[in-house]
Amino acid sequence: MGYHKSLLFLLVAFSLTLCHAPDPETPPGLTGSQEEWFDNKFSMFIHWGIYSELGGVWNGEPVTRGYSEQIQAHAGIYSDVYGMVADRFDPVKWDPDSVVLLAKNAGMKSVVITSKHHDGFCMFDSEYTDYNVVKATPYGRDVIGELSEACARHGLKLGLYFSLIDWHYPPAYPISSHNADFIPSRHHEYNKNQVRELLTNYGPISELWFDMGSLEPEQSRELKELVHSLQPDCMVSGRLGNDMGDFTVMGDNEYPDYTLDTPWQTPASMFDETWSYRSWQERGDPSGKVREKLESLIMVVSRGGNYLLNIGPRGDGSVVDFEKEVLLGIGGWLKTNGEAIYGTRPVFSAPHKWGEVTAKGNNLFLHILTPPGNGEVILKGVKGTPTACRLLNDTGSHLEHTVSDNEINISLGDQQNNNEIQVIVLEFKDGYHIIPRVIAETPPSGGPVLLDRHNSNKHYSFSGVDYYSSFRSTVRESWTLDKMQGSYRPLIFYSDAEHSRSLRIETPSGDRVVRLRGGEPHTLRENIADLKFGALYINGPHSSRIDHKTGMENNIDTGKPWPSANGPRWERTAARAGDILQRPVRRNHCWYTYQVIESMKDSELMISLVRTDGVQVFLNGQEIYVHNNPMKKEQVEDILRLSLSQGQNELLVKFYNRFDREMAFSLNHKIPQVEYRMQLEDISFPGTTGQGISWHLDSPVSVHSNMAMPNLRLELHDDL
Ligand code: H79
Repeated sequence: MGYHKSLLFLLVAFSLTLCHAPDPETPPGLTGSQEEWFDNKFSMFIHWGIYSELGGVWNGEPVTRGYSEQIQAHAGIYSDVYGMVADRFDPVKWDPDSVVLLAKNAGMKSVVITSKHHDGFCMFDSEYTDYNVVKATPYGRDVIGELSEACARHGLKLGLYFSLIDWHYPPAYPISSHNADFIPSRHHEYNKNQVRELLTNYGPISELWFDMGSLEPEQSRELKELVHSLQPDCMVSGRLGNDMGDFTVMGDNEYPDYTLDTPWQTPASMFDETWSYRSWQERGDPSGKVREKLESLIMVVSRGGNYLLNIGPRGDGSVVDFEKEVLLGIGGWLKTNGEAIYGTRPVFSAPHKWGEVTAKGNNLFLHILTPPGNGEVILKGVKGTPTACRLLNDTGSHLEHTVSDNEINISLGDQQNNNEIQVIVLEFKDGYHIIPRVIAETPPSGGPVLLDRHNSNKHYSFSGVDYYSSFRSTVRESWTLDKMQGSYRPLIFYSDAEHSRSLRIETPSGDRVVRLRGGEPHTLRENIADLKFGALYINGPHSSRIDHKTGMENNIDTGKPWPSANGPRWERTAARAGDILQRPVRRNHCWYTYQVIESMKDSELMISLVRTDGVQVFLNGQEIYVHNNPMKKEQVEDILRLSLSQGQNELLVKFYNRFDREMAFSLNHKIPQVEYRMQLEDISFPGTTGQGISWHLDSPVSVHSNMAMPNLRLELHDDL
């Protein structure tokens, strides 16, 4: 193309002049109500039901196993006996207005309450069961109805928790140890009927917080569609499973150490041990708890999430003083510092030494969680000149600061206060620029610019079949290409793993959809004779979630499997490439394989991994791939290109099982060592800061779907 095409190595000083007002990242493709949900940041969770009446005590004894809202299961209470607790449920101290006002004074924007927990007892009037607060208790009032009116009176939104399992409804599965049971069809119909009631009788519901169970994809889809047909703005929780949620829910009390591209939430209880009221809970000092939960709120918001903090009122409806004090403590802080929380966007995917950063408009907010000893707060990774620098809670303050190429150095001076979390606000009237973590560029030795998963910025969501098989999924990859200008010829490489799939590529010269088909085959390596494969060792079963570490990943540097002190022993197998190994396994357990591959030189090798469920792959101690089985297929295959180093390479693969009693898996390097090459339309770069390329699946099943395109590679050639 007749375009001037030289590489322009921009000087730092030059890129500084290109600063513009930032566009804090909003997850792409959000509707108005989704964005509003995303901006709420802080909500109240309420666990309240007939279990609250028991307060974690059965037969006069504290029940120490499990959460108190699940006391029926953990104390082994017959369901008819448990049902009799309803006879004395008369919460005369329940005052929905004061609870909603408490949430409001805590700075919370909505209230999410248990409409039905696992015990199956409904806190709303239902046509489909008499096991509900109106028909089965002396109280006789519709708790959800009255709360929805109180929320409307005080301008807060109402969300409803709804357990998908049920320990009371006869056609449902009985109590299990894990709560992730399948939902028989009559139970599913019952759930749908109740969801219809909840979304018809109680005004606007901001979120439907499905929990637990393990649904078939079709069941999740039906529920999601039902919710949206009744209330299009109602956000559906990811715990519905099968990637059908509008927002992702982290594990209970789990905080991700990454930013997500989709709306997400962490649900948190005051104490890890229980959500509902427990009379014998030792609570300690509320001020320590205020600090702990405030830090969690800041951490969640700095990664772009919403924080859902729980209270567990007593059976008589009163709120525990400790919980009230904690909420009001947080609310007090938010009164002066709320600007740094509500409506903000994440900036960095990891904390700084001293704390966290959030952004809104031209402002950056620095939350000082660990005040530096010398009072010097160094903000790295930001380019721009602050036009003001002060404490958020003190409009008149001014903080001394110096600005250099890639950091801003702020002195707290005598303003440092270790008792309260301080927020520094940096205002940039002329905008600022976040220095991208990775900048792809022409290698020093020349040749094309290479884009692949090793140098990409990963954009994540949280994907999964159910509570246990959820994991961090990669939904998009991007590269910053500041140093490029002019027109480039892109060559895309893919393997049999990506074959036939469609990719949407976004470039400075427009978006394009590329179907990965019809590329020119290209041999990666002529043969594998120069590789030496050690014996295949296996070890298992281990209890594990799909992407949780078990400790087996550590110390893989001995060249042979390391001894496992307490766990199962490594077994040397006679398996050859492609042999299927079959092993008994329990749910949520995994088996490991270990193999040493010796290579004469740095080289690439294609391997195939076939198995019945998830897989997590480590090469030389580094996790290089994780993939589950989102559609519950009988067999899944992944093809992975391994970048082997000269010498010994250690390949550790975890084969994860969610549902089966036996698992079958195999590793095979005797597969075509081929990839395909396709030329794409030229891309031209204007040469501006922040320009880049990104790609994601074209029309994925869900926004949470893992790309699972591990071998994609793009070369940008300037030899036009
Ligand atoms: O409502 C709260 C919990 O009751 C519910 N989700 C939050 C919001 C929940 N139900 N099940 N689970 C969470 C996960 C299951 C955990 C269990 Fe266990 C593992 C149940 C039995 C083993 C942990 C350890 C809880 C009890 C013992």
